[in-house]
Amino acid sequence: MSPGRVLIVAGSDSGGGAGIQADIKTVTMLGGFAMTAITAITAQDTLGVQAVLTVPAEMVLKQFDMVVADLGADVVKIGMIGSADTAEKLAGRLSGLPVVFDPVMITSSGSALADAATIAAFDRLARIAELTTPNLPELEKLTGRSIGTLDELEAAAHFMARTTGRAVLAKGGHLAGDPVVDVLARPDGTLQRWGSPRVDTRHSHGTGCTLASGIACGLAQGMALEDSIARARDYLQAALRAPPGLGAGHGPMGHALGTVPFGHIHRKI
Ligand code: PXL
Repeated sequence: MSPGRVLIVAGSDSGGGAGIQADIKTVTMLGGFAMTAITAITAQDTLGVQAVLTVPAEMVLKQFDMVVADLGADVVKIGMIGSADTAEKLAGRLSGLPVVFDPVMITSSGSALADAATIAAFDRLARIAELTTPNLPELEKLTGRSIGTLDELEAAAHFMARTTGRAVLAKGGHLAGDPVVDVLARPDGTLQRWGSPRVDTRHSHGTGCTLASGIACGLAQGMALEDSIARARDYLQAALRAPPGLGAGHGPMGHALGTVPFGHIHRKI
């Protein structure tokens, strides 16, 4: 049986807290097998991004094609996509592969990771993906709505699920208050909510990457979408509570979890 092969299409974060590095750590910790097609290299630390080198679309696709042809992939996780060209060309390759799409636009330190043309191509990926996982500002941008309350977050998620015909997990971390609520909206109009205690920390770099990779890993291991979301949120909580305490800015989480146990490793067999 496959351990759950996750092909991660995303950018490198030299600081190790987000991007490809967070993705690999997450998939590995959850028992999956991580493979990568790197779309961009960022030079960054916990204070911000100083330079980005975009990998040409042909090279991204070459990585993607070789991995799929030989090792195979159960799920594709898409993070920072690098360019509109890569987004368009990748979209043409995804048929038959379940996709978890994290529509990355800016870092927690405020640096742009997608230009306007790239963001314009996100709609196509969201219509292909099994699940898209926008945070509040990303959902505002994708739907053209302004969101200030949980009701508005749910309405926008519902709207996006209807217009794309695919499931949307809207993340409520940018709203004020405790608990933090995430909402899964499906195109059939159903909504599911998860709440978890807000963790008061500056070490929250890479939360979006970690959640999306965790969900992708669960799906790759044969778990249902709801169970994959629940386990990934649980893992994220544990990682948020175990930061190594590095850097002067938005520091990394503790993907290796330190000594903090976490609960629900439920895997379908
Ligand atoms: O969290 C979004 C993200 C995605 N990809 C890369 C990043 C970040 C945030 O810093 O650096 C490469």
